[in-house]
Amino acid sequence: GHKGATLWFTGLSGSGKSTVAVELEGRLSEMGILAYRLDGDNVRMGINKNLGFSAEDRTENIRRIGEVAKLFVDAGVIALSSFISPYAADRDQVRKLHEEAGMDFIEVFVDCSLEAAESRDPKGLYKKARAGEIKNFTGIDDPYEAPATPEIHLHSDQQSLDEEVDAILAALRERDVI
Ligand code: GGZ
Repeated sequence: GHKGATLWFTGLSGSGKSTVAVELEGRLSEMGILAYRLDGDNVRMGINKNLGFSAEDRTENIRRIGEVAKLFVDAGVIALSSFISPYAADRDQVRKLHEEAGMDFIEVFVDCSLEAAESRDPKGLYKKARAGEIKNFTGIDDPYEAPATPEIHLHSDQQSLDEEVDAILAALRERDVI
């Protein structure tokens, strides 16, 4: 069996948060375990479409996503949340709300050097940020506060996708989530 839990992926744009979440979802699915991915495509386009990238809007983005993740946990689903979530205080607040409700909150730091993320630049956004066409871009002219004590610390510029997913599955087993 398994229980609901939130896996909270945090890291720079292009660090590979969504790639790991997609692969993990597939592995869990093969095991008959239901997971649901929350990401920009289904959240920033929907319930959070009125939010931009100011510090205030990022905080509200993360607050709402944290509440939605809790609803999935309540339904017994593993929520896979993939957002930059650059502010430690915002992530810690989501953690606190989970812990107060007796829910597992597992922070996954998808650590990747800015150089590696920028060289991937899948959407050309770093290039635009360097050119000044996008302002307040995380890692360029906006902060990213790395987690000090994440439950899981991945190095996506050094590890393979399989290694990353295996590390997460091991942590889920250790916590009796799966
Ligand atoms: C950072 C931005 C920005 C700015 C648009 N800063 O590679 P992506 O495209 O898919 O990931 C980035 C995504 C970040 O949205 P989040 O909801 O994850 O951010 S936060 O948690 O900080 O609220 C990037 C794109 O949106 N994007 N403008 N200025 N990323």
